[in-house]
Amino acid sequence: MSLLGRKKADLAGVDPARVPPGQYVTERFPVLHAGVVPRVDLSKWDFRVEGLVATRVVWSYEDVKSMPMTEKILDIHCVTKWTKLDTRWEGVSVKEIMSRVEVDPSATHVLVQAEQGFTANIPLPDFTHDENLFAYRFGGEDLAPEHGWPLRLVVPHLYFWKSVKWVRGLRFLDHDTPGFWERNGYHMYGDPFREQRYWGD
Ligand SMILES: Nc1nc2c(c(=O)[nH]1)N[C@H]1C(S)=C(S)[C@@H](COP(=O)(O)O)O[C@H]1N2
Ligand SMILES: [Mo]
Repeated sequence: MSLLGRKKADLAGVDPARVPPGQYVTERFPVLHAGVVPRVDLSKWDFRVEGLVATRVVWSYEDVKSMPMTEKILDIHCVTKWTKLDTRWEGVSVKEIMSRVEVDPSATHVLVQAEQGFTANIPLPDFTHDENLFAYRFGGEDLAPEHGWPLRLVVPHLYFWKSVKWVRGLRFLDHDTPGFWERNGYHMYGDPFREQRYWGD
């Protein structure tokens, strides 16, 4: 499986080193999530930053859209074994968001929070990678509702379940704690190149 995936990628002229072990490359964009696609009312939408921060922050959707926009071309890797190369996202970089938040030095992790109580845990140094962004556009168009509109996080160096759709906020913590999929058997960290899919991997 992993060899085939990498071999096919190689034949297609893609550097096989970009395809993590056990993954195959797809052109499609599968939709995966727990529950149903939430109906989001932008007039009631907010983005809250809480936990270990000097001041809690509440942004409206307009506030987020008024922040400088960035574009990133990224490879994404889903734990269900598909990899999609060169995906194009537009939105606000995590660096930009972090420049507007005063996080306490004791913070080590962030619990990303979404509609319907969905969460994902990410260590702070991973959350602040340069390529990470909160995206509202994909492939030159507004993000589709099933892919996380109005806002989703993209953290490409970890399995895609960490890339929280319908994101609504951040909680900074001084310890790690499992999010939704992590409580349900997925790995606490989730590095695709080390095949950290499930507990014990
Ligand atoms: N809010 C929310 N975000 C989520 C999930 C979810 O269940 N709820 N599932 C994750 C998983 S397991 C994957 S693989 C990706 C899938 O994103 P896609 O549907 O855009 O491909 O979203 C992630 N983000
Ligand atoms: Mo996933």
